[in-house]
Amino acid sequence: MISLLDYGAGNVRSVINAIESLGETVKIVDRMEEIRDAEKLVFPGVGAFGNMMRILDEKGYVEPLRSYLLEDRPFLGICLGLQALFDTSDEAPGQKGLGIIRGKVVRFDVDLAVPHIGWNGICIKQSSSLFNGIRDDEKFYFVHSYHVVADNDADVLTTTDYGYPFVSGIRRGNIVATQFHPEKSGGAGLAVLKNFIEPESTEPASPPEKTKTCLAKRIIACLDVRTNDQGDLVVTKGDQYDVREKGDVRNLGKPVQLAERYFKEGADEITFLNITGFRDFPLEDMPMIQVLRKTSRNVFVPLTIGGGIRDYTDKTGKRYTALEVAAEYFRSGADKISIGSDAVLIAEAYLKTGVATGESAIEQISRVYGNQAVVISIDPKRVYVNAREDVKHRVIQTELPGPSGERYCWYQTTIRGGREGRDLDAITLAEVCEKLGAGEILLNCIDRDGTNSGFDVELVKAVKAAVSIPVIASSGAGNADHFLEVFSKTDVESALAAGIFHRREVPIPDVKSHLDGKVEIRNPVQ
Ligand code: 1PR
Repeated sequence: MISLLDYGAGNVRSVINAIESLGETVKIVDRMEEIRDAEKLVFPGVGAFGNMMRILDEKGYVEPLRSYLLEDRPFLGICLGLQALFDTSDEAPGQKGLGIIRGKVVRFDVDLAVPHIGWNGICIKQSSSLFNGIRDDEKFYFVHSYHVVADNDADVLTTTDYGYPFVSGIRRGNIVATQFHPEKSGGAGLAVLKNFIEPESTEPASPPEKTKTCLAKRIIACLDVRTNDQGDLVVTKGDQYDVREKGDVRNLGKPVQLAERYFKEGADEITFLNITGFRDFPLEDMPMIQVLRKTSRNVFVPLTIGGGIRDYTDKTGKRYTALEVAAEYFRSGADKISIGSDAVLIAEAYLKTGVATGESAIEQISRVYGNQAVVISIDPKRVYVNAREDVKHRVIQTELPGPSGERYCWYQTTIRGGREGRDLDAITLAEVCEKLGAGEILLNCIDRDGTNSGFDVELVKAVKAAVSIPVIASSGAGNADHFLEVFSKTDVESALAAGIFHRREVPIPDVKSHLDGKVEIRNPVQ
């Protein structure tokens, strides 16, 4: 039996699902005595350091937890559960950590996108049974803006490189903790969890010689989901956002089954977009929540969900905040939520007043769950102009002239699934959302969507240059070479496709084998 410390701030569902998939039972700790009685304790921290320590304190967990750790009993900390073991964190000056491992938590100081999101390797610094059976080049899923700095090298279990080497795992006696998420790291992560659950079954592996690791470019499968005219929830696919063919909604499969297929094929991440979410209310739209719950039982890579994340008043007049909608998704197994239409309206309001109210969905959700949990989905359309001065928007010079030979264009943002164009460009939208707390940009392109003509590299370059958070290139992938093109010509961290995967035209393993040796990728063994 594993005791799981849930202080109520995030997606612990995935950790429970991963442990249960290994045949172990999980008991959620909800009284401080249960910490004392635990045989093995897992602490998956999520969100922000200050908030976490405050809640632990309010619940009276700090002292029982410290005693448990000082008695050197079996403990696995994950992400913030690693950072909690340290003395202090720059994320919350003045807020003490558990003070078990000497050292502090600092923000990444790199010339790379922060948060550090994605699959990266580990250099093992001391022998530990935690990594038994793990391939030397295996990668694990990270998502964080802060990392620990240990005073004592003897506490360092692993390091990882992101601009510079940082401590990605610690070990002291029976206490182990990882900055990466084993529960989101596919087969390799499950093996780590199994090694924690049953350490005595194997001899400790001695550390291999590896000295440097590299973040992989992520390949993401996207499932646009909606109810068709027969009332079935289906994965559909648009052609420039038009999902109907001869009047019917295209039906490309069932969401849970398709997601499981992509996990097995090696997708690095899976995104669900409830594409009619702008007109429905997700908390009434229970099928999406069910999809997430079922998927997260068998799919151990990050899951993002978007569609309808905004404040809402239901038929009875009861008001729900976007934060409550997001919370329900996180509880059901989502790692990140994606905001589309509402982000445009939030940015417009911000640009009008210049004031960040702290009340927008972006600000509220990132405050509680961390900015890495907030993705902004942008749905832009190219608008050609003859000269930069023709519009007040951010204009780029294009190598793909418009229908009348125009050499310039801007990217108009849209809301309601591309139905309504707004007086705001995609570059400005991305910048404002980053400022308000977004952690990643999902950059679609209506002109390319479903066309198989390749990513809009000019759009990707322009947005990527404007922000310092990771960007996902989306729309238009028609073959494996399009992935190579977007990774070679831009600094984008990941690329997403839908149609070619759903129709099995170019399976994920083919994309990865085409990129292998040219671009850093994660080669999964499930
Ligand atoms: O506005 O917060 O409710 O969110 C709605 C979400 O649904 C947004 O993220 C928006 O992008 C998405 N959406 C709305 N309508 C459509 C549609 O297609 N009619 N889908 C839609 C957007 C774009 C990508 C697609 C890529 C790759 N889909 O997700 O998967 O373009 O496709 P490809 O590889 O086949 O070219 P809100």
